[in-house]
Amino acid sequence: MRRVLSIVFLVATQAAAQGPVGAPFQINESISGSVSFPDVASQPDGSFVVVWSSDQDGDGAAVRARRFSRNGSALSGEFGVNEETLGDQFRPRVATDGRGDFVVVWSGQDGDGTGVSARLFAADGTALGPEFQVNAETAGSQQHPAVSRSASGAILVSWFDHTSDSVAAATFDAAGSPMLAEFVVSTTGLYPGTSDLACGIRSDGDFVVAWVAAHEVGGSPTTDIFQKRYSAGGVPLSGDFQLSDPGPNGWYFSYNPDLGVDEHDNFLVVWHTQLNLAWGQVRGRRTDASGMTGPIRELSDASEGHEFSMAPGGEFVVQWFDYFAYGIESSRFDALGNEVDSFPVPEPYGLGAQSHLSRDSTEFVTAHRPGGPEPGLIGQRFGSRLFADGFESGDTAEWSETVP
Ligand SMILES: [Ca+2]
Ligand SMILES: [Ca+2]
Repeated sequence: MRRVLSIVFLVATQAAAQGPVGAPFQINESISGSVSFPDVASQPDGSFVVVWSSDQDGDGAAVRARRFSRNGSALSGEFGVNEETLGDQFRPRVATDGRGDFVVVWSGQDGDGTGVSARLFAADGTALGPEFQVNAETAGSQQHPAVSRSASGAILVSWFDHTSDSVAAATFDAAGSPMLAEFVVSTTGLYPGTSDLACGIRSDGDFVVAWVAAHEVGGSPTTDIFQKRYSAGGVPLSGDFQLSDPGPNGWYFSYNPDLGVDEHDNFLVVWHTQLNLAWGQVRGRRTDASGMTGPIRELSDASEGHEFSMAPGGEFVVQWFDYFAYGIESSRFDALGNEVDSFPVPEPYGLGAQSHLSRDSTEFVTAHRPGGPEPGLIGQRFGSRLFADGFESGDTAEWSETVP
């Protein structure tokens, strides 16, 4: 009996230990040229797709993708996403629906400066038709798209139009047919070079766009995070709503918004607020399904930069560079923003892109560029370091596909 109790205690102790799971794995197959802008989206069965840009289509940058199982083994080779190869196709973003079908958006070419393109893929990576142009207004520069997809497949794309200094958006159905034609979300405080925005679409089709804008507080210029909500039909449900705290006389600068929508139609915007010349905090603010926005939550102490991802249940993971620990910290939070656990991310895993692998939010994967001269993307899973298989075999490198 004592032996049984000690085993139970061992399980409870080790189950709480979070850290790297399994070995790092190579994401890209082509290793010539630079690799940048990775993004990751998980599929319902725990597999995931990684997108990035690299010089692989013979003319500047190209958008590439590859699928992996939840244990990090490749389910496909690296494949090309863009069909138009002229010039640069870069900064891709990917989003999945409830079947695992995914959409990739990127900054590409529309005949007059940059434009925003998209292409749909089935869950197994089969292209569902040709790429299509997202932006209708093509004059000058449209770029830096964000994308979100509902469980039923509806697609929201938002981007910056740097010619008119506005945030634009459009929606598409699961087949990629236009629903809401391009419209202007905001022109408040947009300035040349603005590049931070995020968007989210709910199961009922209502959606939200969040962006960084410059304005003056107390006579001093600063930047803050704004959000605007819409019904599925495109009717505004709010004005330009300021989420971040500008601090005394605009002393705080906020930027780099991320956004997650859970299966209950709540959404959370997470961003970085610079508090002084050295460091800041990761902060977040949740809006519930009825449209009520809660208070600002401080998610990190002294930090710089962040990555964020949310599971369907609303739990989320944030990573940041911690100034006091002088390394990357990773924290998991419940749906209400309470920290569940936290661990230091060992070298060499820097900030990159991350996505939950499991619907119970216990594991996630990162894609990052290692330091040094080696080009490429390295993936690493993180989560509990005790597994169903590991308990029986003592091999914590094993992962159960059937009993996670
Ligand atoms: Ca190209
Ligand atoms: Ca253009």
